[in-house]
Amino acid sequence: MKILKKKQTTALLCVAFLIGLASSALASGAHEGVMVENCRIRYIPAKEPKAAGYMAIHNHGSEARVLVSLSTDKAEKVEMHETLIEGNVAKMRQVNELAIPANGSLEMKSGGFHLMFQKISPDLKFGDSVKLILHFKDGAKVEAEAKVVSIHEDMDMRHEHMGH
Ligand SMILES: [Cu+2]
Repeated sequence: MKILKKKQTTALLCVAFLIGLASSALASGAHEGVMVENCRIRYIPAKEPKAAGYMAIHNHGSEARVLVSLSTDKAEKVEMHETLIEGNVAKMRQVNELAIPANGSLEMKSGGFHLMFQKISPDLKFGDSVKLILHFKDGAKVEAEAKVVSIHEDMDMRHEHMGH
């Protein structure tokens, strides 16, 4: 397989994820070559009914793919945000499109591109899985499972992720 030549660990994780997703991804007509990894919602048990989300999207295809929206039945809406530093102040800006380059990937993370779940379901608990649908500009839909994590768990996951 071509992808195994690249970053082997990443490729293996993607393959493992794809196997898990196979039935639903095929059913939703997912385009080949887009894989979602390390998808999580950072839940803050507070009064604010919003939460940040992160994932890595790998595009193993030969054309760039453009993410235009996400949906879930566990939040009123899912916005795509970018964090910008202006002076000493971090500001967030909503973006309408996120491009994943051909044979490349987009890593969402704190301080960069991220998701913002608005009016997220108050029933969610740590460890829950939330089904997300990624909508691409070409009409393709890709399903992903986002895990609800605490900030501390998210930090641990990021360390593991950076390790490979
Ligand atoms: Cu934001």
